[in-house]
Amino acid sequence: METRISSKNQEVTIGGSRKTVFIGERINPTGKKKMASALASGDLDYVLREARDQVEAGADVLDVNVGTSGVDEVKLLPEVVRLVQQEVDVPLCIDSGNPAALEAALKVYQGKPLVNSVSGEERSLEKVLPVVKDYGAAVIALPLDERGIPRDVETRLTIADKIVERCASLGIPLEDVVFDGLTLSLGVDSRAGVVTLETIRKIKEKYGVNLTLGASNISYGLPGREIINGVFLGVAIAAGVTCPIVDVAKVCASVLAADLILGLDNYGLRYIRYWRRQQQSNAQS
Ligand code: THG
Repeated sequence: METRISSKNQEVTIGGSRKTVFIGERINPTGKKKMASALASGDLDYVLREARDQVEAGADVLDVNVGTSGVDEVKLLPEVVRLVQQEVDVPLCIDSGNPAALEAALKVYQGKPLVNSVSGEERSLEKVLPVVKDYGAAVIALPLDERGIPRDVETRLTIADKIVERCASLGIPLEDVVFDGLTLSLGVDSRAGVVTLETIRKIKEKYGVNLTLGASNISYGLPGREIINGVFLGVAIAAGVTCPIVDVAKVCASVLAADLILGLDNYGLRYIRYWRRQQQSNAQS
């Protein structure tokens, strides 16, 4: 199944045995003091530099999340979306738990974005899906509900069924629904990895949809985070993830290697181009 999203001038197609699409995670104040204070003080130059750097590093799509204390998301999210769209020509993934902020951002967005996200919570289904439909956006669906993130695969699938039904009843096409495998930390639960991988396989098998993942959560609280994140992404891509949300510069090599191994990178062109560029920039420094 193919999901098409767009910016002003560019379309990005996710899925259909294409190379993994990178969604850059760095415009997000969570765990990043500098980004949080830049957003709270309105220093948007810092945010735009982060946008350029991620696209330079290979991001195909940028996640934009401005939620932090002291910020009015309904005002700031559309402002940042507008400025980021002026700065870089990649589609955006508009990330907020506030439906009014999502709608305000969709109003100014040029093209077809991803909305991040809807969940199985009644409040979210009621508020987010009509807006997604009205603006013709694609949406990331989280298989969690009022009870939180299920620890087991079965409950996640039951919630996924409910979200798919609700999208269908509103006329949102299945190809515009991108599921999230939802990752808990291995530091808390050593089965977190297998539960996520099984969720991904089952949702893909049943619906054939595209899947995303915020992969860095898996290693929270553990040493050697980069190696865990890189290997997890490889196995998650093998299981069906097509557009992970990642720190592109950090995980790029692992993802390109996974695509090469899985036959998604014809003649290894992207893999080889990456290493040639690394060599060139090493030679210059
Ligand atoms: N699914 C969906 N959307 C998501 C997530 C998800 N959006 C937010 C998040 N998870 C993905 N984005 C981030 C953004 C920042 C960080 C992690 C995930 C982050 N990472 C370092 C840490 O974990 O300590 C901070 C260190 C740094 O790089 O500066 O802050 O799962 N649909």
